[in-house]
Amino acid sequence: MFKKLFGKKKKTDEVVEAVEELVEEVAEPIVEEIVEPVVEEILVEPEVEVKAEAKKSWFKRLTQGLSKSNNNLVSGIGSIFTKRKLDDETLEELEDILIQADLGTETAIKICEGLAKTSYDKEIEPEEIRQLLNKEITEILEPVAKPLVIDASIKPYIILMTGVNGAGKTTTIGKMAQKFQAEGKKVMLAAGDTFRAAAVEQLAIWGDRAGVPVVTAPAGSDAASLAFEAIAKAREQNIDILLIDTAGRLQNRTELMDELEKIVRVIRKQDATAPHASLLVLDATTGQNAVNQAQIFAEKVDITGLVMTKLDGTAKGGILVAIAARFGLPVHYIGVGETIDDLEPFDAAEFANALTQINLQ
Ligand SMILES: Nc1nc2c(ncn2[C@@H]2O[C@H](COP(=O)(O)OP(=O)(O)O)[C@@H](O)[C@H]2O)c(=O)[nH]1
Ligand SMILES: [Mg+2]
Repeated sequence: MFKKLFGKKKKTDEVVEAVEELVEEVAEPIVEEIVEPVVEEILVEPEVEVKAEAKKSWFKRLTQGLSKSNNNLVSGIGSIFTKRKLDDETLEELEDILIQADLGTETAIKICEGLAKTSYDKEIEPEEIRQLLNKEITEILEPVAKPLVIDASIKPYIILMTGVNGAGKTTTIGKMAQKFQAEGKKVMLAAGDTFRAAAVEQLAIWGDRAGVPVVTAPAGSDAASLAFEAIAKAREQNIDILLIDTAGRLQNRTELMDELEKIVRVIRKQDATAPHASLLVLDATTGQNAVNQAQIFAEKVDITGLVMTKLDGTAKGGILVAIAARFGLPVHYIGVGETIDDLEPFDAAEFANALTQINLQ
């Protein structure tokens, strides 16, 4: 009876094929133009700002960002289930809407299957579907919503940041540095994207903003050597957390992966247990590409967790659900803007609420 529903599983194979195409199809390095060496006047809102206000503002940005998905999901569900029964036809329409909202084929099928089990042949309200969807999404996201825990007994705690150009690595490093610094940790950054001078300069600016030291080398230097040196410096300066930036040229996948593997090999000469965390930064606006990137990086690097950026400006936030369902990697943070405070710990229920427009403040 649900042949049509399950006939779509092949889509996952297409994803694997799309991985190959990625080699050509790359996020262009958007970073060159943004380096403005005047940083003094950046933000610094009065710190008295009530926490609830801050929370509301990022949640609002997340919700607004996802609003196009919301429109797909919420109005789409509304239009299907007005005075109609849950049958093969409506199930298939629902499945299409879930796939369009980037939740992933597996997730879409799972949700429809669940619904069919409990409510097949019954009239069902859009609101009810939305609640069920919210519950399913929360259940998928909850196991991966894990904070990044820094083991204070390891010094320096070394975090390797990976991801393709433009994903938001450097920006996220700046934001994380600020967070750790605010928690009283001594932080250092290593400008391991030695490929372009602008990338080194960009990290230096983020270091200034966060008020943390940055270890740099001239453009064209060996990234692994720089990382090695940075660890030595971090030890000398009694640093708690060292964040290492990396290059993300996907134009040549083999080269990129070789370079990452070399960095890991070389930093292990300093500390055999390093890196203590290897985070993959993914840009939500790239949708399906983010799934492909997760696949490529997870194959080559021991990715311990994810950060998903640009959720403030995308209709494709549902991709986080697809990635969670597919890889089960911990999601530590989400990026909801370009400034230093726009990084939030990932919360499954809040994300599901924003996506399905339920319980919005
Ligand atoms: N709107 C938005 N923009 C972001 C976010 N994170 C990063 N960006 C922007 O994405 C672009 C690329 O970021 P960058 O950190 O240079 O990426 P990298 O190449 O991976 O280091 C920059 O213009 C950032 O300002 C985010 O959470 N929201
Ligand atoms: Mg960068």
